[in-house]
Amino acid sequence: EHFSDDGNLATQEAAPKLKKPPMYRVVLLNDDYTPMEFVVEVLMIFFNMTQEQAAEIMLAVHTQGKGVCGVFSRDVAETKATQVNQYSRDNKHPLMCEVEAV
Ligand code: TYC
Repeated sequence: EHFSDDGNLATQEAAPKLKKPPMYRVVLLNDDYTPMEFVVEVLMIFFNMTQEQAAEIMLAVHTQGKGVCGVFSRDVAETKATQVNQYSRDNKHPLMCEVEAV
């Protein structure tokens, strides 16, 4: 380019289209056995929620079957879900965390 770019897209070449990274929901599934207080602990540890926020999400999952813990890039979402599932297995609870595309 011989001319400096004044940033005006009407007089310059097409805007480079920078794709926003796809986002992924981390969802928690209800089950009949995992103690409510363990689910609250998980939400506080892995999703940086306060006890009040965690209790609200836990109850939503308990009554509606599933609930969103957060929305993240693919790497972060997969890492969090894997960590939650490993922590649940370590503590002998069947709690399940999954990742789904937004
Ligand atoms: N349903 C469980 C109980 O009654 C509590 C629970 C909530 C389990 C949320 C999992 O993702 C979950 N103890």
